[in-house]
Amino acid sequence: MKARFRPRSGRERQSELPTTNRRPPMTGLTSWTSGRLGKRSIARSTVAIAAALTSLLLSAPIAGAASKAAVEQQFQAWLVKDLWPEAQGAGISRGAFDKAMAGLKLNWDLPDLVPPGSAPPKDQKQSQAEFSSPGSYFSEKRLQGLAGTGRSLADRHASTLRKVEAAYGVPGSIIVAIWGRESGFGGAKLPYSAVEVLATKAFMSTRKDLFRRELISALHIIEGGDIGATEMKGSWAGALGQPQFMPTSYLKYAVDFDGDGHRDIWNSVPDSLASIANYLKKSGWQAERGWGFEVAIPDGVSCAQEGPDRAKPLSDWAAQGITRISDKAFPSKELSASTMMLVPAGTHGPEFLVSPNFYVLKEYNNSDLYALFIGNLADRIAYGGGAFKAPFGDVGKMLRSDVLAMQKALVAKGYDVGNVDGLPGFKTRRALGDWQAKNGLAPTCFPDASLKGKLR
Ligand SMILES: [Ca+2]
Repeated sequence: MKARFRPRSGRERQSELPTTNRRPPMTGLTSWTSGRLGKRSIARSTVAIAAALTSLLLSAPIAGAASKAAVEQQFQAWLVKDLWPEAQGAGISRGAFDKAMAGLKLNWDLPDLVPPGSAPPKDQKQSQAEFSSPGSYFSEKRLQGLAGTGRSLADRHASTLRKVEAAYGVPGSIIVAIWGRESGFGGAKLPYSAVEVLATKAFMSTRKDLFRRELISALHIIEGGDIGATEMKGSWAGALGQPQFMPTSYLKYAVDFDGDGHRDIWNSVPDSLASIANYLKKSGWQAERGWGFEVAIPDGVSCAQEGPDRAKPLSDWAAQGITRISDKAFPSKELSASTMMLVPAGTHGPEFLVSPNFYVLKEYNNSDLYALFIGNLADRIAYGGGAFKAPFGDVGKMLRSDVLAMQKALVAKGYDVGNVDGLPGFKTRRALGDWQAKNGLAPTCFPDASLKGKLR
C-alpha cells in the first residue's frame, strides 16, 4: 500500500463518463483508466509577478531556493488576504482558521505544483505515454493478499458489518473491499497533513479552484470539532482517513456509527465502514442487486453494445446467447432488471454484464478497472471467488498519440468517440467496433497495433 501515497504527477486522466469531483485519483494504474477530477484546469495567472522572475521560473519546473522564500511570503499573504475572507464568509471562525494555519508552510514535494509566475506543465508527455494492457492492474498476488486479510477482518468485525448492512443495504464484502483497496484496511500510513496539502494545492497547483473548495471544506470539518487540524491526516492528494474521502465527501457522507459523537474516519473502524456504506447508498446503491458478472459473449454478438446508456433487461442479453463464464445461471430475481455490457479491453479481455451498482462503485473512483477490482475482491471475500477467467490479452505496443489518431479518424467519419483524449473509453471502444463491422472486420472494440494502419 505504501506506494499509493507517494506523490506522482501527470497520471490523472479524464474518462469518458462525467467525472464526479468526489475524490482525486489515488491509484497508480495505467493513466487512461482513471481521472475523477475532470479536465485539469489551466491555472490562471493569479499573481502579478515581475516579468524577470517569470522568465527565470519558466526555465525551471520548481522555483529555486531564493524565490521559494518569496513564494512562501506570497503564500502567507494569500492566507490572510485572499483565503481568510472567503473562509469567514463560509462561516469559519477566526480561532479555528488561525489554529489550522499556525506555522503552515508550503509543501514543495507535492506533484502538479505551479508556483506563481511559472507555466503550467505541458501535456505533451502524456501523448507519448505507452499504452499498456489493463491486465497489470489485477495483480493476483495483491488481490489474494487483500482477500485473505479482508476475510479475516470481515469475521472480526462481523457484528458491526451486519449492523452497517442493515442500515445502508450495502454488502459487507463490498465495504471491506473498498476499505482494503483504499487504505489497506486502515493500516496504510497517511503521512501528510491534509491542511498543508490542500492549502499548498489551493495556492499553487494545476487545479487550484478544486483544492480551494476542498480546503474550505476541511476548515468546516475542523470547525465542527470532529478532528483537530494536526490529527487530520491524508494522502498526498488530500484524501482523508481510512475511506480516503476528500473533505467535501466527508461533509456529505461521513457518519458517526460507534456513537461517540464524532465522525472519526481516521481511528474508528465502525465509523469508517459505515461512512463507506453511506457514500454508496447515497450514490444510488441498489440493495437487491450485485455488481455484475463475468460473461462469455458468443461469436457473432457484437461487443459494440456496451455502455451505461445502452441498458437492457438481463434476460435480453441472455437471449442473445450471453452466459455467465462460470456456467451458473443468472439469478432469476435479476433477469428483468436493467443491465449493461462492459468490455474494458474489448474482446482482448474479460467481458461483463454489470448492474447499476457497478456505476455506483465508479462514483467512488471513476475508473472501470477500479470498480472491477472492487467487485472481484468483494466476490473473493464473500464467496471465495478467484481471478477473472478470461485473460487480458496483448494489444501490442502503442502510444496514447496512436489512440488519439484513431479517435480523430473515427470522428472524421462521423462516429461519437466521447472525449478525443487518447483514452479508449466505452464510446471509443463502441465506435471502433461499429467501424470494424462496417468495414468487414470482426469487431474487437479496442485499439490495437494492427488497426493503426487501417484506420486513418
Ligand atoms: Ca464515532
